[in-house]
Amino acid sequence: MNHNLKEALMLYALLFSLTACSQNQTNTDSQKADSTKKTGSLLGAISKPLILGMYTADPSAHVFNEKIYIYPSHDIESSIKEDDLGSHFAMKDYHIFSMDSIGGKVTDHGVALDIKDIPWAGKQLWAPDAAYKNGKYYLYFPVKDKNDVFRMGVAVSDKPEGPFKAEIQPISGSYSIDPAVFTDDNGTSYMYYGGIWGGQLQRWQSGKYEENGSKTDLGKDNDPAIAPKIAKLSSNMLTFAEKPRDIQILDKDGKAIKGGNHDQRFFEASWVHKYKGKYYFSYSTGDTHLICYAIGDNPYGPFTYQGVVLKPVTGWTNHHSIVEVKGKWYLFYHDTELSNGKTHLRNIKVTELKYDRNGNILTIDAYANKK
Ligand code: FUB
Repeated sequence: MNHNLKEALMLYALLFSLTACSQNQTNTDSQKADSTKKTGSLLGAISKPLILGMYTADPSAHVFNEKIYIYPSHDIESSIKEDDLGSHFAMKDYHIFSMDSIGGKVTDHGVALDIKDIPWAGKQLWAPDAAYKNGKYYLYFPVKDKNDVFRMGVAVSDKPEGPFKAEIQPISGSYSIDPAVFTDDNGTSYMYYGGIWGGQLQRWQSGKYEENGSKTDLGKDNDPAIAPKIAKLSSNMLTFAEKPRDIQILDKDGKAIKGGNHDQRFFEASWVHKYKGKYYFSYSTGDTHLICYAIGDNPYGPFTYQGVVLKPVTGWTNHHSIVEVKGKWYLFYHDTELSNGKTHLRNIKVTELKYDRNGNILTIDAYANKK
C-alpha cells in the first residue's frame, strides 16, 4: 500500500473510533441529540449543554436532600409542522436528572413519567415542576386532555427522581400550562401558572374555556395584559385550596402592564423565588423572547416590573428556573445549541445569577463570550 494512502486510512480510522467513542458515552436515548455536532461551538456561549444524549428544555431545578434535581421537558422530533400554537412540541415523557454540585456529573434517572400512564392525557407533555412535602415528592405537569384542552396533572413519588404515579384526573379547576410551585418559609405551597397563545390562557378570560376563542393575545394593545395565575395548594398537594387568582404585574408607576407592551407583558414560564425577604416573579415574554422579573412583598403580588433576567437565546422559546445552591444563585435555562437552532429540539444549561447590592438581578447574555 502506498505510504500516503496508509497514513490517510490510519487517520480516518482514528477519527472514526474517536467519534464512535464519544457517541457511546453520550447518546443514551432513541431520540439522539447529535453530540458529535459542534458541542460548545455556539458563538460566544457562556455555558455548555448539560445533557448530550437527548433534547431537554424548560428546566425546573430544585435542591432536595442536598442534591440538585432538574425537572425538564423531554423534546423529541415529531415531524409536526411548526405553528404559533406550538403543535411541534409533542413531548411524550419526562426524564429527571440530578447533580451533586453545579459543574458535576449529571445523572439521568430514566423515564419518570410516560404519557401512556396518565389516564386522562391526550398529547403534549409540556414544562413540568416538582415540590416536596411530608416525605413525598410531587411532579406537576401540563398536558392536553383528550379534548385538546391543556390541564394540570400531578404525580406522586417517594423519591425526587421518581418514578412518579399520576393521579387519575387532572387537578380540578386547573387549565393552561407551565406550573411552577413555590413553597414559602411557613410551608405553604402555591402554584403559579399560565401561558398565552398555544398555552390557551387567553381562551379562559370568561372563566370558561372558549373553544373558538382567540389563538393569541394580539389586537388588545391598550387593555391590561392577560394575567398569569396563582392558586394555593391544599396540604396534600393534590388539589387547589382556592379558586385561582390573577397575578398583577405593574409598571413602576403602579399601572398594569398593557397587552401591547410585548417587551414586558407575561407570556409563559412563571417562576417564583425569594431573595432577602422579597418575592421575585420571573417569566418569559414569548414573542420578544426575554426572561423578565418583577418583585412583590407577598406570594400573591402585586409584582412590580424590574427588568430582564436573560436576553433572547437561540430558538423561539425562553424558559428558566432560579435556585440557590450552597449560598450561590443559578439560572437554569435552555437554548438550541445541540440541534443547531431547531426551536423544538432544545438543550438545558446553567449559569450563575448575580444581584447588585439593591437586590436587582444582573441581566445575563447567554452569548456574552463573543465580545
Ligand atoms: O416546552 C413546551 C413549551 O415551550 C413550554 O411549556 C413553554 O414554556 C415553552 O418553553
